[in-house]
Amino acid sequence: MVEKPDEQGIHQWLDAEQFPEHLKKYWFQRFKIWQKYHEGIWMTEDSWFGVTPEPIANKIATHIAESAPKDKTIIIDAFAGVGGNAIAFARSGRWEQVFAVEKDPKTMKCAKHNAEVYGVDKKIVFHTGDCFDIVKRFMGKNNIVIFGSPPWGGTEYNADNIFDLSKMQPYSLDALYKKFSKLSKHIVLYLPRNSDLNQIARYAPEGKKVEVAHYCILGASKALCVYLGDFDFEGDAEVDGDVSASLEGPLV
Ligand code: MGP
Repeated sequence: MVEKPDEQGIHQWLDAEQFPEHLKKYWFQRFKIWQKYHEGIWMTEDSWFGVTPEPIANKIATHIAESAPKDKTIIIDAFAGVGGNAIAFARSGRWEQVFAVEKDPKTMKCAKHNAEVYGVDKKIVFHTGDCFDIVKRFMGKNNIVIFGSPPWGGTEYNADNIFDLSKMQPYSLDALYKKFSKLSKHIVLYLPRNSDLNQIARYAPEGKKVEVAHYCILGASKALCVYLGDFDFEGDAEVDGDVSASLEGPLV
């Protein structure tokens, strides 16, 4: 797809010279982030560091598809960004409905376009607005899984050895949990690889465990996912291609 973006702030960077210098490391990762990058992916500057690389997005989509209770038929991607995760959920074919929520209109335009590149734009319901409002809209339904890949407060998340999730900006882990758990107890959060596991363990329901999976590329963890709720993982470690996931638990 060669359609060009016609709005300031939305880009289809096709050569290194036009690419912003301060984001250069992502230029070299572009085909790892989007396997169809050359088919005309649209990006905003900020989305480069927040987007989930495609092999990881696919792996997370597979994990959620396989482990979520079968009666959960709707998945909400609460911070959809330019669409990486929502596209993977739609491609998995597991869900009756995939909702992608993004509050920045330009970022949302990228998500819609990128879903078209991957041929799944008709399989996703896009909602431009605040994810906590959409949570209110679905209140009362009990067939929902919420996935959230929130902002971590910038690229400095790994300045400390252990990332304090109570200081995550603009929403702390606790703020996200409080809002999302009103709608569903099945919540998956994509968080910094150096997140404080003790803070995460506090969200395990009494007598149950919380699963944490590291997602790696070429052996290096890029991020982890916390699975809160009745997700059923059979194995406790697996490796698939260059993405590996080890499931740790119980933590409490
Ligand atoms: P990174 O730390 O920018 O890259 O992000 P890299 O190459 O691992 O770092 P380096 O230490 O090797 O230089 C790693 C991954 O974390 C990205 O691919 C994103 O998926 C994810 N990520 C990074 N940030 C800053 C965010 C964020 O704010 N929100 C979310 N949801 N994901 C992020």
